[in-house]
Amino acid sequence: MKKLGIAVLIILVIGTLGLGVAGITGWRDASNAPTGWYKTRVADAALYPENFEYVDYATEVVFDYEKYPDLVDQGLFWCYYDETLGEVVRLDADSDEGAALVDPDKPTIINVHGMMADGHYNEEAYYVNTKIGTAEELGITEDEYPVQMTKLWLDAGYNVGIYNYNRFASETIDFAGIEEKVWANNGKNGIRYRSADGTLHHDVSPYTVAEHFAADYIRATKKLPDDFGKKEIRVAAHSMGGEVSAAGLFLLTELADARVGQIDRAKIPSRYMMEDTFFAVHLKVKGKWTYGGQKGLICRWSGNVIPGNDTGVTTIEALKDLAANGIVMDYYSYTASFLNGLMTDEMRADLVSVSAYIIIDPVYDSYGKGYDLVSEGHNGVRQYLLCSVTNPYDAAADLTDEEKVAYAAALPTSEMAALVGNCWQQTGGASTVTTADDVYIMNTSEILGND
Ligand SMILES: [Ca+2]
Repeated sequence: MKKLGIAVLIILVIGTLGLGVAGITGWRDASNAPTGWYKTRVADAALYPENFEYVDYATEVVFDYEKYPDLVDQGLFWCYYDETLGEVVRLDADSDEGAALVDPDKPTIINVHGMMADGHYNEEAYYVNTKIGTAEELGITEDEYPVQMTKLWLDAGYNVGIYNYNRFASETIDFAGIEEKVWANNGKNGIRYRSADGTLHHDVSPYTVAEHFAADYIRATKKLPDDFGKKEIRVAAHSMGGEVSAAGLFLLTELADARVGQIDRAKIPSRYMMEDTFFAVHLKVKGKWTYGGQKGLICRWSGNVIPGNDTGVTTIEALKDLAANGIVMDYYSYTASFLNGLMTDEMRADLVSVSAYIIIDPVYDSYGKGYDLVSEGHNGVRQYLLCSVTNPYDAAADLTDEEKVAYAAALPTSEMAALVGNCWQQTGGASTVTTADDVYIMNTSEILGND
């Protein structure tokens, strides 16, 4: 990788991120009271506003739908499976019909998509790639195939949400032009989005994509019964969605603090699952790591230059904050991942310290349907994680940590929490999507010892 020029490298990253387009293919506080929880601030001070001074997200951080009507398809949606249509349908989390889909007696997962060059006219549909897996593996019938991963989670007894920011993620191949919108409104593109016909709309909000995530989330919970949050809430993010989610979840912990009181601690997610997520571009040249993103971004809510003047470092800082405040994180990538290779050694060590760091081996070409690891592995990580819910964990089984980690998303959060701080490498069962045949070894020292 050292031999590659930065331009070549960036093209590779873009190609990898762009695959998201082509591939359709209790840690609860004892008290539920809004004044009951005080968070721990351990991240770089630049992320935090003084005196916990925040705008009221639910009322202030809104889009002007009269001026920008196509933004109605952005934000948080709740899902159900329409048997007649044979597909997952999404309803606005702000609507009564959408809110009615959420059962507080069920756990909840919210999916966040990645970079989407065609995001101005396409939404991520979360299909299981038809080149991989079998109906039998996924516990469905042949006529249910292809299947949306959302349905697998609905079938497993979850409320399922989808967070869309695809119109903002449509910046052709310019990843840095998307990540700026997560943290700042002073980047080269500003907070702009693209309509289906390609028209760009500039400065559509003074607030960032992550702030809209937090605002949408809070508004959604206000529509739900008071006991929403008694069951676990998770966020799962792919690729660029990792920056959006890290920042969005960071904001939710801030806004749940008693000194802010905009949401109850019990109603914010307690598990964050990362699917080959993006930590900006860093290239090691002559022994020195160089950052390939934008500089000078001002964190919108704190007013400070982002930590390290580096979006990847800032993302890691946000994750440190989440870990310190009881959010359990599991990270999934694969050996040849370009995105993983673009983290500095220090960032990787920090990521390991706050997550269960799991390197899978998504070699699904054995199905003989034309799957290609190089071009599809980045999406393969998402398939692996979201499909893992179909192999239920037996809490009564007396398993080793290596056996537990193979359950991935099906591993209860209390169990995953015990695995944080270590690395695992898949060594068996790699050719099948099902996790039922997977074998792992712990290899923390090897991962952290690597250059
Ligand atoms: Ca397998």
